[in-house]
Amino acid sequence: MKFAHLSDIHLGFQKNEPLQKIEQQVFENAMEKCISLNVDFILIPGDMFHVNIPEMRVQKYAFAMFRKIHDAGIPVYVVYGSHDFSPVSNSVIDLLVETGYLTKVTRATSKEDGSISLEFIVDKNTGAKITGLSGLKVGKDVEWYEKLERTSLEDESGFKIFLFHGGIADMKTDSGMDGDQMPLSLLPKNFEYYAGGHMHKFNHQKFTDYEHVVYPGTPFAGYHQDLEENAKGQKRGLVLVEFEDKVKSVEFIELENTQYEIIEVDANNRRAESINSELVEKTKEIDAANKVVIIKVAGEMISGKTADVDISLIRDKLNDSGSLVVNIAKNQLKSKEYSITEAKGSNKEEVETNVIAENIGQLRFEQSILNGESGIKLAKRILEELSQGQLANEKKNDYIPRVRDSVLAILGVNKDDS
Ligand SMILES: [Mn+2]
Repeated sequence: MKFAHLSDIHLGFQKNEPLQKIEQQVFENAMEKCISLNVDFILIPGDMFHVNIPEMRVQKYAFAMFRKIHDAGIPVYVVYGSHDFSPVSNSVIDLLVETGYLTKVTRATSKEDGSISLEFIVDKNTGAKITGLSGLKVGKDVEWYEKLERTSLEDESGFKIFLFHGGIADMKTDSGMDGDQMPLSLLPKNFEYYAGGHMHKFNHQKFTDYEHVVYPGTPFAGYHQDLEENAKGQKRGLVLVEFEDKVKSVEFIELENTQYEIIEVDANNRRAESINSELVEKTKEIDAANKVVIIKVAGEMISGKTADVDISLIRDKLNDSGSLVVNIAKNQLKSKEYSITEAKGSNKEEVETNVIAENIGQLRFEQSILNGESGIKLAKRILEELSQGQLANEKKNDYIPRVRDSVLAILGVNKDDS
């Protein structure tokens, strides 16, 4: 008997078309792989979708694929992840559960004494007993796990699987997202397999009383950093588990997503011109055709504006050479000249004035009204205008143009010229 374990698919994360196509393709390949491997069931412990209600395009292919899995007679067991969950509204997962394509495994009952008891779902074909808890918002996880009635879970006989979504402090990872982790000891003991979600890299470890704790990682990407790691060779895929009354094997099965090139430039103690010319040089060295190109400029420039690092110079060239998409990471780029060491002032108004004054002193505009005292006044008036809230009963479609027009008026720009 065997099952597949996937997580953190983050359907709907990608914002531009070529990456959306890859995201869909990877998901479909993963599901087809489950069919061709002839698995008895599939586990997905969370972050199946990037948001609780993704756009229709995403829902459409997700439903089509889960119908195919359903028609192939393969049950899919899920819990919510942090991204699937919304306290104020439903999730598309609820619809997939209603149609019978997915089965939620959390069958929890709150007892009078405040404890929470969990029921097992028994998989019809294999007899495996499955339960688990969804990922909740920061801090809430621990509360739930502490209330869990553990004895009945731990004493239950048979082949037991526990689904969970969250980081485990005892697991060694190298994924920078080590916040909000809980100790392994919070999970009930004596399950044959702990199917984890939340960590984006494959990880399989064994502990006393916790035989197999496994994260398959994302099959493609759910954070921008994942794409960068893909470009640096991070393998992605799903986990295949063979079992009888115990786990016989846990195997990571790689699924290819796409080809990458990465251009990295260290901006520390450099000026924009030298960074720009390195970007142009490095662009010449790569073959961008049909690849996702990731450009990463990080560090603290010695002078100038970060905006002077001009990716458009090479973006056109990369597009001409057939790159699927150019993904730019400039969020770690800073400039010494523009870093504000400390916001001085005794109140909000003073702090704003000082911050604007400090920055404006480093700029020279052709339009004299933007420089010096008049520039400070102008900036403050615009800031004030922009901080206006939406009026009661005002629609967003009216609010945005209203604020925009009044800002343009302050700048003395005729909106018909813009
Ligand atoms: Mn995730």
